[in-house]
Amino acid sequence: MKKTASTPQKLGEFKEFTKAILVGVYRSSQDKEQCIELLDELERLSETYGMQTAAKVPCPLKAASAATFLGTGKIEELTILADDLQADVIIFDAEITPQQQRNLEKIFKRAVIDRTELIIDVFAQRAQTKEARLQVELAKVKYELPRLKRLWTHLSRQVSGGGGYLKGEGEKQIELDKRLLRNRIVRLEKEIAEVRAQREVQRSARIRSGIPTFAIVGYTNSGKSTLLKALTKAEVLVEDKLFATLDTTTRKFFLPNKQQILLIDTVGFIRKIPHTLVAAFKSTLEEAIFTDILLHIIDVANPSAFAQAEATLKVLNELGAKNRPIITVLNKADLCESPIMIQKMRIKFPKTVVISALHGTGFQELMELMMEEIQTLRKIFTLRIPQSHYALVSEIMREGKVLFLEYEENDILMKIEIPAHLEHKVLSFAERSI
Ligand SMILES: Nc1nc2c(ncn2[C@@H]2O[C@H](COP(=O)(O)OP(=O)(O)OP(=O)(O)O)[C@@H](O)[C@H]2O)c(=O)[nH]1
Ligand SMILES: [Mg+2]
Repeated sequence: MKKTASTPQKLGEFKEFTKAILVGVYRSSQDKEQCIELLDELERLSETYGMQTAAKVPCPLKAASAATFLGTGKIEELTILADDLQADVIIFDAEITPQQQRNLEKIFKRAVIDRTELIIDVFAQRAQTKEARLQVELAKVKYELPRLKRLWTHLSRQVSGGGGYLKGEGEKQIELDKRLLRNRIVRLEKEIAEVRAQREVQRSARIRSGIPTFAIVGYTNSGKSTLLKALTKAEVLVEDKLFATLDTTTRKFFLPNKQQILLIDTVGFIRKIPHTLVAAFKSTLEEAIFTDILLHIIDVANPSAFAQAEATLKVLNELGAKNRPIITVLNKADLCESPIMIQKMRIKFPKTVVISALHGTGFQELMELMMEEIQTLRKIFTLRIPQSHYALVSEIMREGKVLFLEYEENDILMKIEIPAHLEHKVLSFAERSI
């Protein structure tokens, strides 16, 4: 059935060939360029979802209107444009409040959504495993809760053939639906917590195994899965689409010095990533991020490479991965036409390597950096510990490797190799570090 302009719908109901007008705002003329770049990214997101872009409209905006976000002039302009182009939906790159969204839908007589909703829907469409689906659903339900009124309005309008709904009925229904959604949130959180508990077990098994672990992190579409695939021949999905990967994949790999490592491919990041999504994907992301070393992949061929790298580091910081050792991997060197970009990146980030994951160049240097970094993970000490400190001795035996051990009268003499993060516990007993 062909949609008519007077029945706005939920994005989830849209099919292919939905025509979208993309609207971005900028506060000052310096921000205009960034606004256009973000609109291009929004276009990629909506294409990934299966929609067609009818127009991209950057709008100057000094102060947002509380009721309608944009001013009347702009709204009129957009209404005419939407009618001319027969657009089905208007997508705002900015975050708009539930109230603004409801008002704009009434004025435009079309569905209005924002970047957050689109990102959540792209995730929902691409989630493959049970865990990813649970996490996306949680984000979606949390996003919808304050917007219930809007959904209900659509429904009642459809049921009653455009004539509005009985007053009071709707309010009651909204309260009921809100309760249902809240219950759903509690249940989803419980299910996710169970999956998280399983992940904890996997993670501590990995830590105990002592195999150095690298997480491949970075902006969406930067080439993370391509790198994992190139190094380990893993069968992972590589696609020129945003958010191809929503689940982590771990693969074993041997460095040239025969050192075995684990490599983990992770979910990509994006600018203005919805907070509810980060929260929902926390367990997946943490599992990947609390590894020994991060390989931060940056697509240097992208003009927004710096902004993308910053967005990635911001989310990493929010997740508490600030002090992890990071190797910065400048990818897609084969497409990069600006040596200045690479130079600037090298200045900004201390440990960098330039590669092409697709063509396999720069891998030797990358692996050398990885081997060097592993060296800093474990440290060797000779200790003299009073025998009464048995808790510390057993911790060392559990987490590290004992290279030499001798009991003296009251002390234990030992030469040990331990993970760097335990260094502070043993330093006061160190005879000399080697
Ligand atoms: N030219 C070129 N293309 C690359 C390179 N690395 C990756 N690509 C392409 O970039 C696109 C995205 O690659 P992926 O490996 O799926 O990117 P990703 O970082 O895993 O993306 P998400 O999973 O969506 O976060 C694919 O079309 C790859 O073929 C490279 O070094 N050179
Ligand atoms: Mg991927």
